[in-house]
Amino acid sequence: EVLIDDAFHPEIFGEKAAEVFNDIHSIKILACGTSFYAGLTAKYWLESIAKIPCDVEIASEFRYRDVIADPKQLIVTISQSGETLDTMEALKYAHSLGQTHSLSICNVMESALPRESELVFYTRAGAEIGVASTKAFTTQLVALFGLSVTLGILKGHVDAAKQQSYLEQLRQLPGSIQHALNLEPQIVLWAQQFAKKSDALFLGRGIHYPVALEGALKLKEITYIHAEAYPAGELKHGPLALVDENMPVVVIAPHDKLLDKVKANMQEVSARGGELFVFADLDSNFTESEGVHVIRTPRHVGDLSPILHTIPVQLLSYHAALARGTDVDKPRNLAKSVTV
Ligand code: F1P
Repeated sequence: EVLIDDAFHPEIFGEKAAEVFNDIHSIKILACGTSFYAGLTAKYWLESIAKIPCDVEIASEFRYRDVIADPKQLIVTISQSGETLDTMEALKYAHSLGQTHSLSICNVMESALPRESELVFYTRAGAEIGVASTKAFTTQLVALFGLSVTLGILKGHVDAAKQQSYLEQLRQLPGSIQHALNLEPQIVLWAQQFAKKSDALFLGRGIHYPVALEGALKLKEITYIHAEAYPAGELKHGPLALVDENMPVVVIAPHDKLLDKVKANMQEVSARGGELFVFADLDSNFTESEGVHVIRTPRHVGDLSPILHTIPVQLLSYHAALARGTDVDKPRNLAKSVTV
């Protein structure tokens, strides 16, 4: 409660935050893996709430480009471990080009990235037990939502009434997440079917596309099932060729402004015999039918919907991994901090 009341004060990002935020006109987010998907989600919030142009780039590629430096751009790095070498090198590269304004959003206190950054926000999710980042992701999203509203207030795009409504959304989030966690028994039944598959497709649109990416990555990381995520509108540009009765298609379909388009994309899948596993909310208005399975979270929660929908998607991978007998905490070939 205390944290939520302070959620939109610049100081929570560091003593100098107000000064830095007033000096910037755009944002570049650099991160890897799940943290990169948090950045992709944040782009929607930063542009719609704070009206600040935002670019999101995979950190491991950034330093190999001739970047045109912009000192009025805030570099935001996101990392669970705070030690990911590619993200660290990307930040150092930005600094070497004269981009001095930087904020790191990290889970591990006093790690390398915060030490290199001008501003720091610790997500304080507690230690991630497993290699795959899970709770760090949802807390990164909360931090990035807070950043978007804070910047929106400073830049004059969020008035007192809007600020209250964003605060209210945050206050309701823990209750909504508990509802999502309560869906576990239904998710276990889906997971048992996924455990027998060798491939899966994840679809989402708009702000829920990064949730689809996170779902596919988690499935790959802890079950070794091959999974791909696409913005649902991209299906017809290639991935539709993969769809048949053996390909489970997970759709993230809450009641957002793109829902009608998502429903049209789902029909394209059904028409090719694909089996749909839909994560929706009560307001999305789906009914189960032959080849269409639906799990519903409660009412649509607005801007924070990606945070809520991450929970069932991560649980699906977790239970599929348990059913396959893979090690959910220590997946093969992966390291907790990628420092090479
Ligand atoms: C980035 C990351 C994680 C992923 C895995 C490997 O780590 O790609 O998202 O789940 O653990 O590393 P970080 O920079 O967020 O610590």
